Amino acid sequence: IASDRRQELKDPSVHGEETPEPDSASIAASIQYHAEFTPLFSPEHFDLPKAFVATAESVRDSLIINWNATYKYYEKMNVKQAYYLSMEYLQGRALLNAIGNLELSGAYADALRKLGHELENVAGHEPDAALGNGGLGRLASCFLDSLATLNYPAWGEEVAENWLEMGNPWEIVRNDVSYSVKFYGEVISKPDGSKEWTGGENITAVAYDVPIPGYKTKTTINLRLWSTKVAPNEFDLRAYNDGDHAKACAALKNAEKICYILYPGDESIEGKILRLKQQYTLCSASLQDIIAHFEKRSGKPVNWEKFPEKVAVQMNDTHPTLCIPELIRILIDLKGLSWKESWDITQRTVAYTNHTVLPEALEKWSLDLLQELLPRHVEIIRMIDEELIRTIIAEYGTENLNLLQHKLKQMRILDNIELPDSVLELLVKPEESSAVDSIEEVEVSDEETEPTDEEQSEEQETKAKDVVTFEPDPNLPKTVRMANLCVVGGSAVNGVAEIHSEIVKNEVFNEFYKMWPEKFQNKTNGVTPRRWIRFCNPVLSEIITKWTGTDDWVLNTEKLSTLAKFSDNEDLQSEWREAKRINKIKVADFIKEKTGYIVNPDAMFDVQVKRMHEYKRQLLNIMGIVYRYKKMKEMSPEERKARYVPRVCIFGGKAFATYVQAKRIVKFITDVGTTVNHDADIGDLLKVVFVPDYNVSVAEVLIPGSELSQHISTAGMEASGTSNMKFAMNGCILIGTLDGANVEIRQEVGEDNFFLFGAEAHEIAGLRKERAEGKFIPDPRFEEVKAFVRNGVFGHYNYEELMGSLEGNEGYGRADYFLVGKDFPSYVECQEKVDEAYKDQKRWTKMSILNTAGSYKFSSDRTIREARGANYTDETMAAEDQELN
Ligand code: HBZ
Repeated sequence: IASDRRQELKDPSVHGEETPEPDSASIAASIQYHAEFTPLFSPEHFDLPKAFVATAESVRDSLIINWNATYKYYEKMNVKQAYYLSMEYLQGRALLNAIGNLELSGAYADALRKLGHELENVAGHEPDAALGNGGLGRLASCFLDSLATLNYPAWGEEVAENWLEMGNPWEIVRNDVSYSVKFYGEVISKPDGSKEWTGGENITAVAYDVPIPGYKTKTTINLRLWSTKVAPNEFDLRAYNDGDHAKACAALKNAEKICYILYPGDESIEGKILRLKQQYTLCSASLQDIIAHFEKRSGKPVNWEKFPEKVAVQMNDTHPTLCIPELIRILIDLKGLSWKESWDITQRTVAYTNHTVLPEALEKWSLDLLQELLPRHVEIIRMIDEELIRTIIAEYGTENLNLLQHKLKQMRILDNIELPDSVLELLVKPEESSAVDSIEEVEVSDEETEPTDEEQSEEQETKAKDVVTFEPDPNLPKTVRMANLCVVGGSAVNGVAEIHSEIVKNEVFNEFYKMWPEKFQNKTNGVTPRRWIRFCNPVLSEIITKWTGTDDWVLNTEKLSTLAKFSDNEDLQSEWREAKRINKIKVADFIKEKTGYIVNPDAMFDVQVKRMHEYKRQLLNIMGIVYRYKKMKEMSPEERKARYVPRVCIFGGKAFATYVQAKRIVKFITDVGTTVNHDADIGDLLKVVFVPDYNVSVAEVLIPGSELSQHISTAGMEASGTSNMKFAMNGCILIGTLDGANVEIRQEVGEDNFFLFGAEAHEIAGLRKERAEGKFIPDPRFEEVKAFVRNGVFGHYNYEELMGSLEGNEGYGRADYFLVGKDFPSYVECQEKVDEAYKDQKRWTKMSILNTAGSYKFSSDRTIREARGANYTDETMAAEDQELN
């Protein structure tokens, strides 16, 4: 939608909904009305939980007006619509965000005060909407905020999790919007050559809509959650009447359990099936919905060619990959399009964002499982795979079978699965026998040039490999590689930070990149400056507005850069320090409430909050802390005081349910805390705190009150990181490796204002090899720390598994795969520089100001602006204009 038209939407008169701005009196009346008519609570008391629900419902009324107007307008303009398909949205709390975006915070605070409550306390009663795990889910939520703020016609879709005990005042159940979703069954070929997927198990997906307001605009977009319930005809009435109630209710439970838990543990086959059902429910319900909407808008006869001009589907990682075969299935089986037409439309509609390079995190599904659950989709995936094989053959020919074998191994969607017969025929040269077997015996011709000695010995070793075979290995599983399907089925593939996008092109999907370089893009992540500065850090926001002269920075973060020229100004510096202190006191209060530990707000607050994962190296952080503690113990009190600045080391984050090693690390951190925090020699010089139940709301408290934050992943492994951006925005200085978005943050805030350490991404493979060959000699300081831990200083728990995993001891883990030992010395030395810098508060404050000033690039508004689809060119826009005129 053209930017001038997006602008129009800000003006309520455009859609004829000129409602007066509510004042505190009308707001109070509306809250009272909802308090009276919400049947959830007893009528006697207007207590905090009730005040929250009533307030939220009153805000929702305003949102619904804008939300209806927004879609009426989009409908009228017949705009191209973007759908962000994501299994996760980590929304956090909505109340303060909504009234902040509506610019009604003051009016609501006044209204509630009249009713006897403080807005902050009421808002504190909202549970977090935590429909996600980590960065990927939170990114989706930041994007919704930016899409609404920038007035883009967008729509988010996901499978709901039943996370609320008391109903959710933000969602609107849409019983009129529901679709049937099928599993299992069989595919029947009909006489006319078409296919029908019949039988199986049916469930119903029902839409729950959550309005998402933009900032300082009337635009309010939609997050559509899908809930599951039993399909009308599946309830077994006969069994019920026969008294077999368990059997009768089985279908009911089966349908509803899809939404019980967002991320079922998927070690068991049941867990895997449930996860796949969730993914398919999202894809099927969303695609049916998108197509119904398109058909309604396009009139009869439907011009399917136009579909990619009106619809863009963005897949948040591979979790919604099934939307590719699902779109094709609907177009072929239900709308009567040809394979060619359907494949072409799908490729032009769908695009894929990759969030990880860890091979174990690239989703693969067992072919057998998919075949059982979604037989028609497997047929379609086979067709896509065949199409891809033909493209590869067209590109590389059949002359060099060794090369072809390599390409197919890397790129095929189906892994370890026989080639289709029609393709095998292409590989047999006419002069050879027609027996397919012969292909297996083809010896690859020698290189044209004479091989060197080294090459010759390598050749000897790989002699066996020279026998080209396209037969599957019976000992290996047959799988479907979802990421490959995304790359093939989508019009674009993007990474989430510059370094990550380079790794995507040059390593993870290198073969695809060589074939289709134009598909690959970078879209560096961003975070919404509304939630992540303006609303979570009001004291700092006020200072920024004062010194930049306007509050325009909330929409145009480039304005933050004007702070740089005042970074030495003493007035700004003292206001800046005061704001940080206020936020640190809030953190200290929070720590006391949640853990009982009392921490000194004048100490440096050093924070690492993120998912618990070995590659993020919380273990490096805590080993560094243990080293610091040991050194402190060895010193005299005077020496200790002179050498170190007091620190509070704060951790937070969740581990996946079955990730044992991550949980060991949590236990280790809390055990270190127990010892250190009670050590009278140490006092305020060092405290170690693990904050429980980390979530969006906890982050909103911790980030404004942090001074140093840790982003210390093994280089090349963190795709981007997004909390690094939030910390920098809030004037927190980063210690980190050259990884993910750290690289770009350091570039923007300046090398002097970032604590860099550690090996670089291009060195990692070599370093791992060195370790494996036993050539790595660990730093004595690292050895010292491990021995100290093993001595039982932190209790009786056996840390052998943890310490062993950092050594060349395969039995206990991965022989320090994440290179904690390698980076330890440079990390410890870098932390010493941090202490030195902190002692000079003027210097530190300047660094802090320059971090906020340099963070302007990391607004999710920038990411969204960059993401205008390749199909949506200026020409498309001009055509749209013409159609309108
Ligand atoms: O996505 C994260 C990356 O680790 C982080 O570097 C990046 O900044 C962020 C946004 O692009 N990835 C995740 O959060 N991934 C998941 O949460 C996840 C969820 C389910 C999976 C696999 C990964 O099956």
